[in-house]
Amino acid sequence: MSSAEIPKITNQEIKAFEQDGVVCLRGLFKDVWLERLRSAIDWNIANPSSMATGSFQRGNFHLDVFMWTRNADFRAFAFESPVAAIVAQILKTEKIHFLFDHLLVKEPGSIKPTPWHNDQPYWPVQGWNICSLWLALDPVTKETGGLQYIKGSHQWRKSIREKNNLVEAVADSKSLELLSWDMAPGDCLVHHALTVHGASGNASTSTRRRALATRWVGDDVTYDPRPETFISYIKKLGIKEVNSINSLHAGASIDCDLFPQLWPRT
Ligand SMILES: O=C(O)CCC(=O)C(=O)O
Repeated sequence: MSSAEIPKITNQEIKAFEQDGVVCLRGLFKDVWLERLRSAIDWNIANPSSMATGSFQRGNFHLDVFMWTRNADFRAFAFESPVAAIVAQILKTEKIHFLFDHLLVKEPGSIKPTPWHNDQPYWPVQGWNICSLWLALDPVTKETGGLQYIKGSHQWRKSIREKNNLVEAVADSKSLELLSWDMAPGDCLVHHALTVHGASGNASTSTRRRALATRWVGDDVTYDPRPETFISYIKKLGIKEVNSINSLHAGASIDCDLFPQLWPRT
């Protein structure tokens, strides 16, 4: 990818991410990436990992993780598309490591909501420069399960594991403002790992809601293999890159084959 192909994120967009904990970026991914990912999603639905068919199984809300280790198109998206360069600009860090990819397909009529939560409690890392880029592959509205965010909630610096209602999630917060966006395929949301978010099910009878979230960490992030994070089940996925985490030390860098540095490109 030449530097001319790297989308420029504006100061205003970076400021929105910093203040609100989330920003919606429009049209940064070319159709060729969207097409490639849609085919990869078809492949994944036909060839799910043991996670997708096991503890993640949620009716016709199809979830899977670490697809990049098993599929060349998911891998190419993380390693070759502008995604890492976009995240590096938003987090304003020198280096970006890839934590994992996460497929989230809400088929029409998938009634399961995404409970209110933030992400950091589930991940084996500590630090501030941690975010996700959630890429829409279909038109997204609140009706089809568009994400909603509590504006500025990353600044609470609180871990919030899944809660079914908002009141429970924010019991001690006096006032809150929700942010959400209608999105076109190719638009993306970048949210901080402490921003509280949730979504309804997909109430449409015809429109799918396919999304790919990629998870990223920057310079200040260290390894923190708490048992309540995905570190407890990752070994069951049977992917060869997992062995590399044996060389990591709590409180030190997360650089290893499972969490590769993808920016700057090496
Ligand atoms: O796509 C969804 O419904 C949930 C996404 C989410 O929670 C996330 O990407 O962190």
